[in-house]
Order: sequence, then structure tokens, then C-alpha cells
Amino acid sequence: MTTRKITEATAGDGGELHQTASAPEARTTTNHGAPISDNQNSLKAGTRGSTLLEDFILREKIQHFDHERIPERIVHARGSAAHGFFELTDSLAEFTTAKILTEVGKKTELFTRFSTVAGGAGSVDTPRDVRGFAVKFYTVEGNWDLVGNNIPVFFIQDAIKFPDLIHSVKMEADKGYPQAASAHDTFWDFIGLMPESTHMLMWAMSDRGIPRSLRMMEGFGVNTFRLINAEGTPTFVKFHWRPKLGTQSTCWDEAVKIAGADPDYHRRDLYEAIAQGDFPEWEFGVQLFSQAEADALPFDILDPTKLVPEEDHPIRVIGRMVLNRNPDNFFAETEQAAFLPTNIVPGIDFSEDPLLQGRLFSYQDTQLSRLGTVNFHQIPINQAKGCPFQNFQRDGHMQTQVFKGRANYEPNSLAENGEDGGPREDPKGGFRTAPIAVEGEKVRLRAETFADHYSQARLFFRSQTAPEQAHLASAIVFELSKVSLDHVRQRILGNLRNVDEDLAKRVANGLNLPLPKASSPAVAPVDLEPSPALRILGKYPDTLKGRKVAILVADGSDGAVVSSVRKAVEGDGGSVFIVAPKIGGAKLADGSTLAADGQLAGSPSVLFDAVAIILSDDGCAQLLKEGAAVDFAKDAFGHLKAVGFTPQAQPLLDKAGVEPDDGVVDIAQSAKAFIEPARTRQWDREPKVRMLA
Ligand code: HDE
Repeated sequence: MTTRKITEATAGDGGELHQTASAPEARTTTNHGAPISDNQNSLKAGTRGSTLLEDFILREKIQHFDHERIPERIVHARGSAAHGFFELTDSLAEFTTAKILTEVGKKTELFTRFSTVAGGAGSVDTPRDVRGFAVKFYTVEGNWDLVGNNIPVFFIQDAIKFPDLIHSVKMEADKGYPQAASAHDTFWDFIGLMPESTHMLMWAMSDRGIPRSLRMMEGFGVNTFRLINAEGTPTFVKFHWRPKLGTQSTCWDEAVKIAGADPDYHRRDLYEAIAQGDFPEWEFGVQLFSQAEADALPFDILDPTKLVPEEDHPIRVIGRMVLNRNPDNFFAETEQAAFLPTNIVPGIDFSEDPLLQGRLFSYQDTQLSRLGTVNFHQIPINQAKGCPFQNFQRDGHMQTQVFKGRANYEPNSLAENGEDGGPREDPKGGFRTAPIAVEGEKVRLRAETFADHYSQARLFFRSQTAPEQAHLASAIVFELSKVSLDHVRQRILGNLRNVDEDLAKRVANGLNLPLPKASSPAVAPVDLEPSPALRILGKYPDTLKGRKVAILVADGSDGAVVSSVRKAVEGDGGSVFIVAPKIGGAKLADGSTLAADGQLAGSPSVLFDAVAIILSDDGCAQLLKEGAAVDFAKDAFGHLKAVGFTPQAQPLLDKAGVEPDDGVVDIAQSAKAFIEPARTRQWDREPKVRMLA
């Protein structure tokens, strides 16, 4: 009797905050449906006694919790995803029978997951890395997964090298670090010994490796596929995604600081944009090649370390992807999503690209270890939604389908007895592999057409603008400075001489090392016509759309200037984020309070695309004593952002080393004048703030 009273009293501690239910549909139950009376206290032998093994409610709850984690993806573990749709705008009926590529105007549901490659699931969003760009289209002919990257080429030409590549880039086996970073011995050791990786290395070391937002990245199918038309004629195809918001990257110093300020920077950015109805959108395009056109290319279309410049073979835009819904549950959807390059639909087929061929095995296999069952296709995010999925595969772990009848084999004649005989193959509408002729002996060899490893690396480097080349060279200097093995650095420098003599010299200078002999390439590189489409800078129009401008205010700030900046920014498609020393806001000159969206220490300028510093004399005097305010201005300037200011903020700018230039704008005079520089970065400023290689 005493015990019972005390139990009720204990349950009542905080009971006012505690909601209870009596209606069956509202109450908490065990996994097997038994209603739970108390979800706060375990069953004990007396109020101060040991917990009883008999407590099945406690055991079930804890045991389920103990098993909440599943193995993370061995690569691409860190990811963020969203639902959306694909809409075809131009039919490819001439080339394929795939409904998703021929029914103009039709919207197909999809789920897209972006990821980094090297880091674990809990690692930061902004390391220098390749980004995964995986799209699952729920088509009426089954799921089509286009599992691509934000870089159009890959490090290796054959799948058999993939485990070595990944072992080398992940944290070193003995030390368990560095996490999510390629700047260490083993990665550069592997790369130096693998000249075919040089082209992709250029991309990874370029600004593409440190994107500003997942919404501002291009995407590529990388491997060559085939489209098959009604006559059975194959056409090679390469797939492209182009962001409506344009491409944009961070500065390296900025990416490093964002990692501390907001490790979830990209995930939050994607989530918030969609939650606010600012839906990210990409154009979908294809490059198409007949066999004759492919044969005429200077490179092998089956070689995944090569691209085909869009200046030579333009991208035909045929549709768009809009991401318009955040996942309801991160684990159920983003984590359990299983992408498979083998998910293709009738009218699309593989090529013999030896990297793709290996991928066709790997993904199905990895899902078995990650999701633990051959029935992972029944998890809602992986289920075909555009059509039924049915066959005679049965049973297995976590079977959730309840099949009726006894037809679980084929052929069967049960229908003749009036029973349901089950699904049947469809010789006409079913998937058919294109009857491509094959020949040759069984060999472990690579085609000679794969042997030129440097020409396209050179093409990429020489196609970049001057600031992009400087960033690329500086990135290699940074990474090689973290490498401790001199012979590894020497080998890389030797390889770089085959890419571009100037690049090699700049890197050697940056390391303060002599330039070694060039390594001997298997095939001498050739000079190709530069391809401006390989740049980020200038490729898309400058814009404030999807960008965020921080306005720093303190007590005494002029509300009229705040309003005019807000109007100008929002009028140009950007959004505004008010930063103040205290989260409750600042008292403006007119006595009103302006609520803050973020407190200064937690909202450094690295998180924004441009900043406006609107201060009174007193407010500025106070902020001169606040390191976070000085860093706010200093970093914005150092990261080449537009800095708007009121003249009263000048002492803060002086202390932060902000010098006048076209991107430093007096917004008390004109908020509009701030907009043009705010749409981009001030590249001319860079030599003033950073020593680049
Ligand atoms: Fe992957 N890759 N990969 N990969 N990959 C995986 O599958 C693999 C490659 C890519 O958001 C794994 O489900 C091999 C190229 C993305 O869930 C695994 C080879 C490209 C994602 C795997 C490659 C990619 C993965 C790990 C060389 C760009 C994340 C977890 C033959 C075209 C998908 C998983 C998501 C994931 C294997 C090369 C893109 C282990 C063996 C090239 C975007 O199966």
C-alpha cells in the first residue's frame, strides 16, 4: 500500500508536464500492442530496490534502442535528401522507349540524396570532397536510380581498384584519423601511383570540391549508359543535372570555419529552403552519341575518367527536377534509401564501362549488409511506387508482404483450376538487354584507348579562370603540406608536370620544394581546346536567389536602413537574417525592438553570402570589444563577400582590416548599390587578403 502511494507521487513529479491518454487510439503500447500505464518508471523491487528482469516494457524499450543503428554506408555515409518530382519537357522517343523519357509533361515522383564520400554519417558537411548526387525516379516501369556525383569523371577506370581507393582516402587504418579529409599520406600515396586519377583529382581540388550549397551543384551520371529505341537501336548517353541557382563554392578558409560554426550547413540549407517553399530545381540534360560519333571521339566513351566537352557535344535539356518535400523521418527515408545502378527501366541499358560493370554488383550487395535483408525493396522509400512489384521471390528476413494462394513457382497451370496463377513475364514490355555484339578473349587487360591519363586533366586546368586556377593550385599545396612522406609529394609533383608546367611550378613554390623530373606518362598528353563549361565562375548568371544576407545590428541601429536593405535583398530574390549581440533583439534608434534570427557568437559571417553592418556610434563602440563582431567583418571581407555598412560602423571595419573596394558599400547612401556585389564574390580582392599559389 505504501509503495503504491509513493509510485503515484513519483510519477506525479513533473506530472503537470506529462500528457496521458485513455482512448485506445491515443495510448502508448508495447511493440505487440499491450497498453503501457507508466512510461517513466521501471519496475523495481521496492521504490529504492533493484530493477526486475520481469519488466518486459523496460527490456523491450531498451533493447530496441540498443539496435537503433545500422551499419553506415561504407562510402557516402553522410547524406541529406528530399522528395520531389521530375517533369519531362522534351521527348527522346527517337532514342528510347523508356516512358519517363518520352511522355512530355508527365510528372514522376522521385527521391534525391546528396552526400559527401569519405566521412562517416556524423561528419561535417563542408570538407573538401566529391559529392554524391543520387536520384531515385519512381517510374511507371519500375524504379530508375541515377546514382551520380557532382563531378563528371571518376578516379579509377576499373571497379577492382575501388576498395583500395576508398581505403586510402578514409581515415588511416592505424590512427583512425583524419575524418572526412583527403589531406593525408595514404590518399596522396594512392593517387600518385594511379595516374588515371589525375583528371578527377583536378576536379576534387578545384572549387567544385567545396560547394556552397547542395542546391548549387551540378550533377552527372558519370558512367556512359545506352538508350534503346523501339527498333532496338542503341545510342550512348551521358546524363547531366544543372542547378537553377547556378553553381557556387565556398573559400577554403570559409569551409573550414563553417565546419565548426555549423557542421550541418548543407543539410540545414536544403531542409530550410524546402520548408520555406523555396524549392531547389535542376535542369536535366543528355549528351547523345551514335556508335559512329562515339568512335570519332578522341577518347573512349567507356572510360569513366574522361568527359565529352559540351562545346563539342551540346547538352540537350529534356526535363527538370524540383525538390519540394522534406523527408518526414531521417532514418526511415534518407538512411534506409537504397540506390542501385542496376535499377534501370526498359529503354535504358548499361554500357561496358568497367567501372559501371563493377557497380552493378556492389550496390545490391552492400544493401544486404546495411539493411540486413533481401527484402530491403519493401521498405517504403525503396518500394516501386509508379507500378506494382510482384514475382515469385518469397520469404526471407523481414518479409512484410502476405502472399495469398499457392502459386509461388513458374511455370504453373493453376489458373486452369480457377486459382490465381500469379504474375507472368512480358516478352514485349519487359526489360530487354540490347543485343550488343561481344567478342574477344578473356583477359585481365585495359584497352589501349584508356591509356591517356593527362590530356583531360590539362584540359580541365587550362579551362579554369585565373582565380579558379589559383584556388586549385593552393588546394594541392594545402593537401600536400599535410602529407608527411616526401617521396609521395615528389611523385605528385612529377605527375603534375604532365598536366601543366605552370601548375607544377606553383605547387612546388607553395611547398618550397624543388621541381622533380616529370614522370613518364603511358601516352604523351595533348593540348585540347579549353572548355569554358568546365568553370564555375561566369558559367551561370550572378544571383541573390537562394542566397542569405546577414544584417548585423546592435542597440541604436537605424531601422530605416535595415528596412531598405531588406527590401533590396528580398526584391532581388535573396533572404535576410538579422544578427544581434542578444537573441531577444536590439533596441533600434526609434525605440522599437528588432528581434534577432541569430545571436552574434552563433551566427558568424561564414554562414552567409553577404553582410550588412548597420550600427550607431554607441553600438559600434560596444562591438569593438566583441571579438565575434570583429571576426564577422574580417571574415566577410576575407571571404570576398560584399560588405554593406553605415558610416558609424567604420571603426569596426577599420579594426577588422576591411579596406574600401567595389564590394564595400555605404548602404546608408544606397541599399541598391549593395545588391550587385552581393550577388557574387569580389575576386579582385583576393590577392589582398590571401597568398595563393
Ligand atoms: Fe558508389 N557506392 N561505387 N559510386 N556511390 C555506394 O552503395 C561503388 C561510384 C555513389 O545516397 C555504396 O548504397 C563501387 C561512382 C553515390 O545512398 C557502394 C564503385 C559514382 C552513392 C558503392 C563506385 C558513385 C554511392 C555504398 C566503383 C558516381 C551514395 C552505400 C566500381 C557515378 C548513394 C551504397 C546514396 C554509394 C560502390 C563508384 C556514386 C559500396 C564498387 C563512379 C552517389 O555500393
